[in-house]
Amino acid sequence: SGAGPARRGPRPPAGGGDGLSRAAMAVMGVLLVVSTTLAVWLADPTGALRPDTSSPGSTDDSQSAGSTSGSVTPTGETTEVTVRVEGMAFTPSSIEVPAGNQLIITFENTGDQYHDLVLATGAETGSIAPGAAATLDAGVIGADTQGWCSLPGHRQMGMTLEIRAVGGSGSPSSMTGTDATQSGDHAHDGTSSASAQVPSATQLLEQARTSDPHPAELPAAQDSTEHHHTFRVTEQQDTLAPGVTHTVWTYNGSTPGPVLRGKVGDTFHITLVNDGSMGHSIDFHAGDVAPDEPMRTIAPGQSLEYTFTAKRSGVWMYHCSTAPMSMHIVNGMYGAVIIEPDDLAPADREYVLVQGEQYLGAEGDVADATRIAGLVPDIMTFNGRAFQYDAHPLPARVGEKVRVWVLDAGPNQPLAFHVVGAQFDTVWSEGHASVSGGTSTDGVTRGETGAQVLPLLPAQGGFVEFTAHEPGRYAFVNHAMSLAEKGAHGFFEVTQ
Ligand SMILES: [Cu+2]
Repeated sequence: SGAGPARRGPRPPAGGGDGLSRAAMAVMGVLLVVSTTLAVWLADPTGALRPDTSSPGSTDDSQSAGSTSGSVTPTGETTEVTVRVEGMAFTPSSIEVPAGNQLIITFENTGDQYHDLVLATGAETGSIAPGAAATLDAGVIGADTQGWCSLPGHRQMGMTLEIRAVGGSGSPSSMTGTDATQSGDHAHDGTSSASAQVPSATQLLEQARTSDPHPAELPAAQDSTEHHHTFRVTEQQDTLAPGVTHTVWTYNGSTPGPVLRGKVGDTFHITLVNDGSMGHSIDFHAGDVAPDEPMRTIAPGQSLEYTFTAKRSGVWMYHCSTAPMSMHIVNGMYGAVIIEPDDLAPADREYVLVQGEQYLGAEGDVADATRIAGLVPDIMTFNGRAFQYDAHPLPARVGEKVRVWVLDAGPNQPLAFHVVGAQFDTVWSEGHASVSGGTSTDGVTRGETGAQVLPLLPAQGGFVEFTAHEPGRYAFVNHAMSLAEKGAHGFFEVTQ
Protein backbone atom coordinates (compact mmCIF):
# COMPACT_ATOMS: atom_id res chain seq x y z
CA SER A 1 0.00 0.00 0.00
CA GLY A 2 1.14 3.50 -0.72
CA ALA A 3 4.33 4.74 -2.28
CA GLY A 4 5.97 5.72 0.99
CA PRO A 5 8.36 3.61 2.98
CA ALA A 6 6.96 0.57 4.71
CA ARG A 7 6.23 1.34 8.31
CA ARG A 8 6.14 -2.20 9.56
CA GLY A 9 8.31 -5.23 9.46
CA PRO A 10 7.59 -8.22 7.31
CA ARG A 11 4.05 -9.47 7.69
CA PRO A 12 3.34 -12.98 8.83
CA PRO A 13 1.83 -15.25 6.21
CA ALA A 14 -1.80 -14.49 5.48
CA GLY A 15 -4.31 -16.81 7.07
CA GLY A 16 -2.03 -17.90 9.85
CA GLY A 17 -1.55 -21.37 8.43
CA ASP A 18 -2.76 -22.93 11.67
CA GLY A 19 -5.72 -24.78 10.27
CA LEU A 20 -8.28 -22.09 10.99
CA SER A 21 -10.37 -21.21 8.03
CA ARG A 22 -10.42 -17.64 6.82
CA ALA A 23 -14.07 -17.41 7.82
CA ALA A 24 -13.28 -18.56 11.34
CA MET A 25 -10.50 -16.01 11.55
CA ALA A 26 -12.94 -13.33 10.44
CA VAL A 27 -15.47 -14.33 13.10
CA MET A 28 -12.75 -14.25 15.74
CA GLY A 29 -11.79 -10.82 14.51
CA VAL A 30 -15.34 -9.58 15.03
CA LEU A 31 -15.49 -11.08 18.52
CA LEU A 32 -12.18 -9.50 19.44
CA VAL A 33 -13.37 -6.13 18.20
CA VAL A 34 -16.52 -6.45 20.28
CA SER A 35 -14.70 -7.60 23.39
CA THR A 36 -12.01 -4.95 23.06
CA THR A 37 -14.62 -2.26 22.63
CA LEU A 38 -16.50 -3.53 25.67
CA ALA A 39 -13.32 -3.63 27.72
CA VAL A 40 -12.47 -0.10 26.68
CA TRP A 41 -15.95 1.02 27.57
CA LEU A 42 -15.86 -0.67 30.95
CA ALA A 43 -12.51 0.93 31.71
CA ASP A 44 -13.68 4.36 30.68
CA PRO A 45 -17.44 4.50 30.15
CA THR A 46 -17.54 8.24 29.61
CA GLY A 47 -14.77 8.17 27.06
CA ALA A 48 -13.50 11.29 28.77
CA LEU A 49 -10.01 10.06 29.49
CA ARG A 50 -8.78 9.81 25.95
CA PRO A 51 -9.81 10.50 22.42
CA ASP A 52 -9.68 6.84 21.45
CA THR A 53 -11.83 6.41 18.43
CA SER A 54 -12.59 2.80 19.18
CA SER A 55 -14.94 3.65 22.02
CA PRO A 56 -18.69 3.39 21.51
CA GLY A 57 -20.29 6.05 19.43
CA SER A 58 -17.42 6.27 17.02
CA THR A 59 -17.79 5.28 13.48
CA ASP A 60 -14.88 3.24 12.33
CA ASP A 61 -15.86 -0.27 13.32
CA SER A 62 -19.44 0.13 12.23
CA GLN A 63 -18.40 1.45 8.85
CA SER A 64 -18.68 -0.79 5.85
CA ALA A 65 -15.72 -1.12 3.56
CA GLY A 66 -15.78 0.81 0.32
CA SER A 67 -17.57 4.01 -0.51
CA THR A 68 -19.98 5.61 1.91
CA SER A 69 -22.27 6.47 -0.98
CA GLY A 70 -24.82 3.81 -0.05
CA SER A 71 -28.20 4.82 -1.46
CA VAL A 72 -27.31 8.49 -1.89
CA THR A 73 -27.70 9.95 -5.33
CA PRO A 74 -24.41 11.36 -6.59
CA THR A 75 -24.71 15.09 -7.21
CA GLY A 76 -21.92 15.19 -9.74
CA GLU A 77 -20.33 17.93 -7.65
CA THR A 78 -16.90 17.78 -6.06
CA THR A 79 -15.82 19.07 -2.65
CA GLU A 80 -12.11 19.78 -2.35
CA VAL A 81 -10.52 20.17 1.06
CA THR A 82 -6.93 20.63 2.18
CA VAL A 83 -5.99 18.86 5.39
CA ARG A 84 -2.74 19.71 7.16
CA VAL A 85 -0.93 18.47 10.24
CA GLU A 86 -0.51 20.50 13.40
CA GLY A 87 1.34 18.77 16.20
CA MET A 88 -0.29 15.35 16.42
CA ALA A 89 -3.64 16.38 14.91
CA PHE A 90 -5.22 17.02 11.54
CA THR A 91 -6.40 20.52 10.80
CA PRO A 92 -9.21 20.81 10.10
CA SER A 93 -10.14 17.77 12.17
CA SER A 94 -13.69 17.78 10.86
CA ILE A 95 -14.99 18.21 7.31
CA GLU A 96 -18.56 18.77 6.14
CA VAL A 97 -19.46 17.49 2.70
CA PRO A 98 -22.85 17.81 1.02
CA ALA A 99 -24.18 14.26 0.77
CA GLY A 100 -23.68 12.89 -2.71
CA ASN A 101 -20.62 15.01 -3.45
CA GLN A 102 -17.31 13.45 -4.36
CA LEU A 103 -14.67 14.38 -1.77
CA ILE A 104 -11.11 15.09 -2.83
CA ILE A 105 -8.67 15.65 0.04
CA THR A 106 -5.30 17.26 -0.49
CA PHE A 107 -3.21 16.03 2.41
CA GLU A 108 -0.25 18.27 3.18
CA ASN A 109 2.09 16.86 5.78
CA THR A 110 3.04 20.03 7.61
CA GLY A 111 4.20 17.99 10.60
CA ASP A 112 7.74 17.10 11.58
CA GLN A 113 7.54 13.37 10.94
CA TYR A 114 5.93 10.88 8.55
CA HIS A 115 2.13 10.69 8.57
CA ASP A 116 -0.59 9.26 6.39
CA LEU A 117 -4.33 9.57 6.03
CA VAL A 118 -6.43 6.43 5.95
CA LEU A 119 -10.21 6.52 5.58
CA ALA A 120 -12.66 4.00 6.95
CA THR A 121 -13.70 3.46 3.34
CA GLY A 122 -10.29 1.94 2.67
CA ALA A 123 -8.82 4.87 0.72
CA GLU A 124 -5.36 5.86 1.91
CA THR A 125 -2.52 8.18 0.96
CA GLY A 126 0.38 5.94 1.91
CA SER A 127 3.11 7.28 4.15
CA ILE A 128 3.91 10.95 3.40
CA ALA A 129 7.22 12.59 4.31
CA PRO A 130 7.28 15.86 6.24
CA GLY A 131 6.81 18.69 3.76
CA ALA A 132 5.27 16.43 1.11
CA ALA A 133 1.65 16.18 0.00
CA ALA A 134 -0.75 13.71 -1.58
CA THR A 135 -4.23 13.77 -3.03
CA LEU A 136 -6.83 11.33 -1.83
CA ASP A 137 -10.05 10.57 -3.67
CA ALA A 138 -12.53 9.68 -0.94
CA GLY A 139 -15.26 8.90 -3.48
CA VAL A 140 -18.90 9.90 -3.17
CA ILE A 141 -19.79 10.71 0.45
CA GLY A 142 -23.22 9.45 1.43
CA ALA A 143 -22.79 8.97 5.17
CA ASP A 144 -20.59 10.17 7.97
CA THR A 145 -17.21 8.51 8.04
CA GLN A 146 -13.81 8.91 9.58
CA GLY A 147 -10.13 9.02 8.80
CA TRP A 148 -6.95 8.71 10.84
CA CYS A 149 -3.17 8.47 10.68
CA SER A 150 -2.14 4.82 10.74
CA LEU A 151 1.44 5.25 11.94
CA PRO A 152 1.87 3.46 15.26
CA GLY A 153 0.15 5.31 18.08
CA HIS A 154 -0.71 8.41 16.06
CA ARG A 155 -4.45 7.76 15.98
CA GLN A 156 -4.50 7.36 19.77
CA MET A 157 -2.79 10.73 20.11
CA GLY A 158 -5.69 12.37 18.30
CA MET A 159 -4.86 12.17 14.60
CA THR A 160 -8.44 11.57 13.51
CA LEU A 161 -10.54 13.25 10.85
CA GLU A 162 -14.34 13.36 11.01
CA ILE A 163 -16.11 13.52 7.67
CA ARG A 164 -19.76 14.60 7.96
CA ALA A 165 -22.22 14.02 5.14
CA VAL A 166 -24.57 16.99 5.36
CA GLY A 167 -28.10 15.92 4.45
CA GLY A 168 -26.92 12.35 4.15
CA SER A 169 -28.65 9.09 4.88
CA GLY A 170 -27.94 9.26 8.56
CA SER A 171 -25.62 9.23 11.44
CA PRO A 172 -23.23 6.35 12.02
CA SER A 173 -25.49 4.97 14.73
CA SER A 174 -28.08 4.13 12.11
CA MET A 175 -25.57 2.25 10.03
CA THR A 176 -25.22 -1.47 10.32
CA GLY A 177 -22.82 -4.09 9.25
CA THR A 178 -19.27 -4.83 10.28
CA ASP A 179 -16.67 -6.04 7.90
CA ALA A 180 -14.22 -8.10 9.86
CA THR A 181 -11.58 -7.99 7.17
CA GLN A 182 -11.77 -4.23 7.09
CA SER A 183 -11.53 -4.06 10.87
CA GLY A 184 -8.56 -6.36 10.72
CA ASP A 185 -6.85 -4.04 8.28
CA HIS A 186 -7.37 -1.21 10.69
CA ALA A 187 -5.60 -3.14 13.41
CA HIS A 188 -2.09 -2.21 12.31
CA ASP A 189 -2.20 1.39 13.46
CA GLY A 190 -1.92 0.53 17.13
CA THR A 191 -5.65 0.05 17.71
CA SER A 192 -5.06 -3.63 17.42
CA SER A 193 -8.00 -5.81 18.18
CA ALA A 194 -5.89 -8.91 17.76
CA SER A 195 -2.85 -8.75 20.00
CA ALA A 196 -0.41 -11.59 19.73
CA GLN A 197 -0.90 -14.26 22.31
CA VAL A 198 1.13 -13.31 25.38
CA PRO A 199 3.81 -15.95 25.92
CA SER A 200 3.92 -17.70 29.28
CA ALA A 201 6.89 -17.28 31.62
CA THR A 202 7.99 -20.77 30.60
CA GLN A 203 7.95 -19.82 26.92
CA LEU A 204 9.82 -16.58 27.62
CA LEU A 205 12.45 -18.48 29.58
CA GLU A 206 12.77 -21.02 26.79
CA GLN A 207 13.46 -18.20 24.34
CA ALA A 208 16.00 -16.65 26.73
CA ARG A 209 17.84 -19.96 26.93
CA THR A 210 18.26 -20.15 23.18
CA SER A 211 19.33 -16.49 22.83
CA ASP A 212 22.62 -14.83 23.64
CA PRO A 213 22.09 -12.62 26.68
CA HIS A 214 22.44 -8.88 26.32
CA PRO A 215 25.78 -8.03 27.99
CA ALA A 216 25.18 -6.76 31.52
CA GLU A 217 28.81 -5.95 32.35
CA LEU A 218 29.50 -2.22 32.56
CA PRO A 219 31.87 -1.30 29.73
CA ALA A 220 35.35 -0.30 30.89
CA ALA A 221 36.00 3.38 31.46
CA GLN A 222 38.02 5.09 28.76
CA ASP A 223 40.73 7.65 29.43
CA SER A 224 39.60 10.17 26.85
CA THR A 225 37.28 12.94 27.93
CA GLU A 226 35.89 13.16 24.39
CA HIS A 227 33.52 10.37 23.43
CA HIS A 228 32.41 9.74 19.84
CA HIS A 229 29.53 7.39 19.06
CA THR A 230 27.31 6.68 16.10
CA PHE A 231 23.76 5.58 16.85
CA ARG A 232 22.01 3.93 13.92
CA VAL A 233 18.27 3.55 14.17
CA THR A 234 17.01 0.20 12.89
CA GLU A 235 13.59 -1.36 12.59
CA GLN A 236 13.76 -5.14 12.75
CA GLN A 237 12.09 -8.33 13.84
CA ASP A 238 12.69 -9.99 17.19
CA THR A 239 11.48 -13.30 18.56
CA LEU A 240 9.79 -13.06 21.96
CA ALA A 241 9.04 -16.74 22.39
CA PRO A 242 8.88 -19.73 20.09
CA GLY A 243 6.45 -18.70 17.35
CA VAL A 244 5.86 -15.19 18.68
CA THR A 245 7.63 -12.29 16.98
CA HIS A 246 7.34 -8.55 17.06
CA THR A 247 8.85 -5.52 15.37
CA VAL A 248 11.41 -3.60 17.41
CA TRP A 249 13.01 -0.21 16.85
CA THR A 250 16.57 0.07 18.11
CA TYR A 251 19.71 2.11 18.41
CA ASN A 252 22.49 0.00 16.88
CA GLY A 253 20.42 -3.15 16.60
CA SER A 254 19.77 -3.94 20.23
CA THR A 255 17.56 -2.94 23.14
CA PRO A 256 18.68 -1.25 25.24
CA GLY A 257 21.01 0.76 23.03
CA PRO A 258 24.73 1.18 23.82
CA VAL A 259 25.71 1.92 27.42
CA LEU A 260 27.80 5.09 27.48
CA ARG A 261 30.16 5.66 30.38
CA GLY A 262 32.11 8.71 31.34
CA LYS A 263 32.99 11.21 34.05
CA VAL A 264 31.75 14.63 34.97
CA GLY A 265 33.22 17.08 32.45
CA ASP A 266 33.36 14.60 29.55
CA THR A 267 31.91 15.61 26.21
CA PHE A 268 29.88 13.20 24.10
CA HIS A 269 29.56 13.60 20.34
CA ILE A 270 26.72 11.50 19.00
CA THR A 271 25.93 11.04 15.33
CA LEU A 272 22.35 9.83 15.01
CA VAL A 273 21.61 8.09 11.69
CA ASN A 274 18.03 7.14 10.85
CA ASP A 275 18.11 3.86 8.95
CA GLY A 276 14.45 3.26 9.80
CA SER A 277 11.32 3.81 7.75
CA MET A 278 9.81 6.69 9.73
CA GLY A 279 10.90 9.65 11.81
CA HIS A 280 13.02 9.04 14.91
CA SER A 281 15.14 11.11 17.28
CA ILE A 282 17.11 10.98 20.53
CA ASP A 283 17.03 12.78 23.87
CA PHE A 284 19.97 12.42 26.27
CA HIS A 285 19.06 13.27 29.85
CA ALA A 286 22.81 13.27 30.63
CA GLY A 287 23.24 16.70 29.02
CA ASP A 288 21.49 20.02 29.29
CA VAL A 289 20.94 21.53 25.87
CA ALA A 290 18.20 23.42 24.09
CA PRO A 291 16.18 20.50 22.71
CA ASP A 292 15.01 22.18 19.50
CA GLU A 293 17.80 21.12 17.17
CA PRO A 294 19.55 18.07 18.66
CA MET A 295 16.33 16.35 19.75
CA ARG A 296 14.46 17.03 16.51
CA THR A 297 12.89 14.18 14.60
CA ILE A 298 14.80 13.25 11.47
CA ALA A 299 13.41 11.49 8.43
CA PRO A 300 14.67 8.13 7.14
CA GLY A 301 18.10 8.51 5.58
CA GLN A 302 18.93 11.66 7.50
CA SER A 303 21.44 12.16 10.31
CA LEU A 304 22.18 14.75 12.95
CA GLU A 305 24.95 15.63 15.39
CA TYR A 306 24.15 15.80 19.09
CA THR A 307 26.86 17.08 21.44
CA PHE A 308 26.56 17.43 25.18
CA THR A 309 28.93 17.82 28.10
CA ALA A 310 28.14 15.79 31.19
CA LYS A 311 28.08 18.27 34.05
CA ARG A 312 26.48 16.02 36.64
CA SER A 313 26.94 12.43 37.73
CA GLY A 314 24.07 10.02 37.44
CA VAL A 315 22.51 7.10 35.63
CA TRP A 316 20.85 9.03 32.85
CA MET A 317 18.26 7.76 30.43
CA TYR A 318 18.28 8.38 26.72
CA HIS A 319 15.36 7.64 24.46
CA CYS A 320 13.67 8.45 21.18
CA SER A 321 11.56 11.57 21.67
CA THR A 322 9.42 11.27 18.55
CA ALA A 323 5.70 11.21 19.25
CA PRO A 324 4.20 9.13 20.61
CA MET A 325 7.19 8.61 22.88
CA SER A 326 5.49 5.79 24.76
CA MET A 327 5.37 3.80 21.52
CA HIS A 328 8.96 4.59 20.50
CA ILE A 329 10.29 3.69 23.97
CA VAL A 330 8.24 0.51 24.27
CA ASN A 331 9.43 -0.57 20.83
CA GLY A 332 12.99 -0.48 22.16
CA MET A 333 14.50 2.98 21.69
CA TYR A 334 16.16 3.66 25.04
CA GLY A 335 19.38 3.23 26.96
CA ALA A 336 21.66 4.48 29.73
CA VAL A 337 24.49 6.97 30.09
CA ILE A 338 26.51 6.42 33.25
CA ILE A 339 28.38 9.43 34.57
CA GLU A 340 30.32 8.29 37.62
CA PRO A 341 30.26 10.28 40.84
CA ASP A 342 33.71 11.77 41.47
CA ASP A 343 34.59 9.83 44.59
CA LEU A 344 33.47 6.41 43.39
CA ALA A 345 35.48 3.60 44.99
CA PRO A 346 36.42 0.61 42.87
CA ALA A 347 34.14 -2.44 42.84
CA ASP A 348 34.95 -6.05 42.00
CA ARG A 349 32.00 -6.38 39.57
CA GLU A 350 29.91 -3.76 37.86
CA TYR A 351 26.69 -4.61 36.07
CA VAL A 352 24.08 -2.49 34.31
CA LEU A 353 20.39 -3.41 34.31
CA VAL A 354 17.82 -1.37 32.40
CA GLN A 355 14.18 -2.21 32.95
CA GLY A 356 11.79 -2.08 30.00
CA GLU A 357 8.17 -2.93 29.22
CA GLN A 358 6.47 -4.69 26.32
CA TYR A 359 2.84 -4.42 25.21
CA LEU A 360 2.09 -6.81 22.40
CA GLY A 361 0.46 -5.81 19.16
CA ALA A 362 -0.59 -8.20 16.45
CA GLU A 363 1.82 -11.02 15.66
CA GLY A 364 4.93 -9.60 13.99
CA ASP A 365 3.85 -6.01 14.47
CA VAL A 366 4.96 -3.14 16.71
CA ALA A 367 3.48 -2.63 20.19
CA ASP A 368 -0.20 -1.90 20.72
CA ALA A 369 -0.74 1.78 21.54
CA THR A 370 -4.06 1.15 23.28
CA ARG A 371 -2.46 -1.43 25.54
CA ILE A 372 0.42 0.94 26.29
CA ALA A 373 -2.10 3.59 27.31
CA GLY A 374 -3.63 1.01 29.64
CA LEU A 375 -0.30 0.92 31.58
CA VAL A 376 -0.37 -2.86 32.15
CA PRO A 377 2.60 -4.44 30.38
CA ASP A 378 2.40 -7.91 28.92
CA ILE A 379 6.11 -8.57 29.43
CA MET A 380 8.79 -6.93 31.60
CA THR A 381 12.47 -6.97 30.73
CA PHE A 382 15.90 -6.34 32.13
CA ASN A 383 18.18 -5.29 29.25
CA GLY A 384 15.53 -5.94 26.65
CA ARG A 385 14.56 -9.56 27.20
CA ALA A 386 12.43 -11.22 29.87
CA PHE A 387 14.16 -13.71 32.17
CA GLN A 388 17.45 -13.64 30.23
CA TYR A 389 19.57 -13.66 33.39
CA ASP A 390 17.56 -16.56 34.72
CA ALA A 391 18.78 -18.45 31.70
CA HIS A 392 22.27 -16.86 31.86
CA PRO A 393 22.98 -15.85 35.50
CA LEU A 394 25.44 -13.04 36.21
CA PRO A 395 28.54 -14.34 38.00
CA ALA A 396 30.02 -13.06 41.27
CA ARG A 397 32.17 -14.49 44.05
CA VAL A 398 31.74 -14.65 47.79
CA GLY A 399 33.18 -11.54 49.42
CA GLU A 400 33.25 -9.42 46.26
CA LYS A 401 31.79 -5.94 46.18
CA VAL A 402 29.15 -6.04 43.45
CA ARG A 403 27.87 -2.75 42.09
CA VAL A 404 24.70 -2.75 40.01
CA TRP A 405 23.78 0.31 37.99
CA VAL A 406 20.04 0.36 37.44
CA LEU A 407 17.80 2.45 35.20
CA ASP A 408 14.04 2.31 34.91
CA ALA A 409 13.40 3.11 31.24
CA GLY A 410 9.66 2.77 31.76
CA PRO A 411 7.72 4.22 30.11
CA ASN A 412 5.06 3.50 32.70
CA GLN A 413 6.05 1.23 35.57
CA PRO A 414 8.21 1.75 38.67
CA LEU A 415 11.11 -0.47 39.68
CA ALA A 416 11.64 -1.65 43.26
CA PHE A 417 15.06 -3.21 42.68
CA HIS A 418 15.82 -5.92 45.22
CA VAL A 419 18.34 -8.78 45.46
CA VAL A 420 16.93 -11.79 47.28
CA GLY A 421 19.21 -12.81 50.15
CA ALA A 422 21.37 -9.69 49.99
CA GLN A 423 21.33 -6.34 51.74
CA PHE A 424 22.55 -3.19 50.08
CA ASP A 425 25.28 -1.40 52.03
CA THR A 426 25.23 1.42 49.49
CA VAL A 427 22.24 2.92 47.70
CA TRP A 428 22.79 5.89 45.43
CA SER A 429 19.96 7.34 43.39
CA GLU A 430 19.37 10.54 41.46
CA GLY A 431 22.37 12.35 42.90
CA HIS A 432 22.03 11.19 46.46
CA ALA A 433 23.34 8.31 48.58
CA SER A 434 20.87 7.26 51.27
CA VAL A 435 23.21 4.56 52.56
CA SER A 436 26.94 4.52 51.97
CA GLY A 437 29.26 1.77 53.12
CA GLY A 438 26.63 0.48 55.53
CA THR A 439 26.07 3.85 57.20
CA SER A 440 23.13 6.16 56.78
CA THR A 441 24.01 9.50 55.26
CA ASP A 442 21.11 11.43 56.76
CA GLY A 443 22.98 12.24 59.99
CA VAL A 444 20.20 10.77 62.11
CA THR A 445 20.62 7.02 62.05
CA ARG A 446 23.58 5.75 64.10
CA GLY A 447 25.55 2.59 63.47
CA GLU A 448 25.34 -0.05 60.79
CA THR A 449 22.37 0.08 58.47
CA GLY A 450 21.43 -0.79 54.93
CA ALA A 451 18.63 -1.00 52.42
CA GLN A 452 16.51 -3.66 50.76
CA VAL A 453 15.26 -1.77 47.71
CA LEU A 454 16.50 0.82 45.25
CA PRO A 455 13.25 2.57 44.32
CA LEU A 456 13.07 4.08 40.84
CA LEU A 457 10.28 5.79 38.93
CA PRO A 458 10.36 5.79 35.13
CA ALA A 459 13.51 7.56 33.86
CA GLN A 460 15.21 7.43 37.26
CA GLY A 461 18.52 5.69 37.80
CA GLY A 462 20.94 4.78 40.55
CA PHE A 463 23.26 2.09 41.82
CA VAL A 464 23.48 -0.35 44.70
CA GLU A 465 26.38 -2.24 46.21
CA PHE A 466 26.25 -5.51 48.07
CA THR A 467 28.50 -8.38 49.09
CA ALA A 468 27.32 -11.98 49.20
CA HIS A 469 28.78 -13.93 52.10
CA GLU A 470 27.74 -17.39 50.98
CA PRO A 471 27.65 -19.10 47.59
CA GLY A 472 24.23 -19.45 46.02
CA ARG A 473 21.74 -18.18 43.46
CA TYR A 474 20.63 -14.72 44.46
CA ALA A 475 17.60 -13.59 42.49
CA PHE A 476 17.32 -9.94 41.50
CA VAL A 477 13.80 -8.72 40.99
CA ASN A 478 11.44 -5.85 40.60
CA HIS A 479 9.78 -6.34 43.99
CA ALA A 480 6.52 -5.21 42.44
CA MET A 481 6.14 -8.95 42.21
CA SER A 482 3.64 -9.12 39.37
CA LEU A 483 6.19 -7.26 37.26
CA ALA A 484 8.93 -9.69 38.30
CA GLU A 485 6.68 -12.56 37.28
CA LYS A 486 6.31 -10.95 33.86
CA GLY A 487 10.06 -11.03 33.32
CA ALA A 488 11.78 -8.38 35.49
CA HIS A 489 13.78 -11.13 37.18
CA GLY A 490 17.22 -12.73 36.99
CA PHE A 491 19.96 -14.33 39.07
CA PHE A 492 23.42 -13.62 40.39
CA GLU A 493 25.31 -16.90 40.57
CA VAL A 494 27.66 -16.49 43.55
CA THR A 495 30.51 -18.98 43.84
CA GLN A 496 33.42 -19.40 46.26
CU1 LIG B 1 11.74 6.57 17.39
